[in-house]
Amino acid sequence: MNVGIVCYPTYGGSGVLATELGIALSKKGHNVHFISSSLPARLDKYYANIHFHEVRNLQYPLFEYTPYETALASKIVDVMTYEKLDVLHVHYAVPHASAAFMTKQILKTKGIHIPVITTLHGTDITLVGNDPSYAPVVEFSINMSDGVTAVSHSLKNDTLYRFNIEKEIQVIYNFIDKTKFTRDYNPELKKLFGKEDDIFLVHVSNFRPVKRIMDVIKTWEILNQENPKIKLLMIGDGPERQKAEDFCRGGNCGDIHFLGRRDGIGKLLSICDVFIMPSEKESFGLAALEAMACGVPVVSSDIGGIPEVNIQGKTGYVCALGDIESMVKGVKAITKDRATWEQFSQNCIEFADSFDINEVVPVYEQFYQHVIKESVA
Ligand code: GMT
Repeated sequence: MNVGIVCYPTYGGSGVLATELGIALSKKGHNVHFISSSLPARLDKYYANIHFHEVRNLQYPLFEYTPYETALASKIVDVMTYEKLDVLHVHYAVPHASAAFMTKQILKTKGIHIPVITTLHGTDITLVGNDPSYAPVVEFSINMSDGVTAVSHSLKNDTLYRFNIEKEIQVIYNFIDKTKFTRDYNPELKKLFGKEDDIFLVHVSNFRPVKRIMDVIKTWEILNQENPKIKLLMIGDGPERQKAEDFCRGGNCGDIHFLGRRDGIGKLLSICDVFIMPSEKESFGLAALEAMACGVPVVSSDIGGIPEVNIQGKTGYVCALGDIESMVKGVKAITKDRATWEQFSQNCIEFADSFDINEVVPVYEQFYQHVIKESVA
């Protein structure tokens, strides 16, 4: 198949998932055309049948805001016309689904039909997409897609609750590439941040307000006061980092390492003992799944799709939003002795196996085939 993939190029989960999907499809012999505002962050190697088309967003003094959606639709028309895509798969509804609809209409006038699939990722429904400034367009463009997927049952239900959706939504979970995320414990790496017998908590995100990174720090603070062997690695960057660092600079945060944005974090995750995800919105929690695949149990909030990934008492603990005390208890319960931690860790590795890329990518391929067959010109 000739597949067009539209995504954000940044470190957000939707861009990561879209890029990994494109790479996996190319390895199976499909031609993949990424269309994005810059090279997707995880597209860090050359692949014979992956092509990248950059959306050029023309600046003009009249524009207070440059019309990205128009530039994107024009680029898709160009790629579609010359590369003859079989299907266009857009990740994150805003504004990709409406740009895809516009593209479809333009191509129709040229006698070209393109089936469009929209994958809903999370904040495109739960935060940004349902803001009145976008909601009518988001609802319309979801309904105009030929196929719609959501990354969890929770997100599907949220979408049906918040919008008037006529289209069937298929749930296709996020997936994990075990060649990138697998337990690979390196004591020498651990020594860079602490001692062999220290307990490492870890958080990975884009440090946006929805990630509630101060809850991570408060949880660590309580635990560290009782047991100074408990350290914290903060991986990622974003708008809340300054606040968190300022808080730490005012007190005793010597045992927190802010590592910034990192690639290839499987090895870093593998030296950690508990992953903390206190998000107030999370449609799936890909970062938690990546940690689990590296054998790291998770203490998380019970929001959105997280309980579909983090299984209470098995792979970790899910706590009410903002319930720091429960998160502290969860970390203590997981790390109370070596045997308990090992059981949780093993459960994580086994459960993460059910989200293996090799199982999930064929589901997307079948969905493409189905939509191509069913969509009407
Ligand atoms: O929250 C992020 O890290 C970015 C965001 C996005 O849409 O780019 O991620 C969402 O998509 C991921 C991949 O499907 C999900 O695993 C995340 O749970 C989801 N984030 C939220 O819902 C907040």
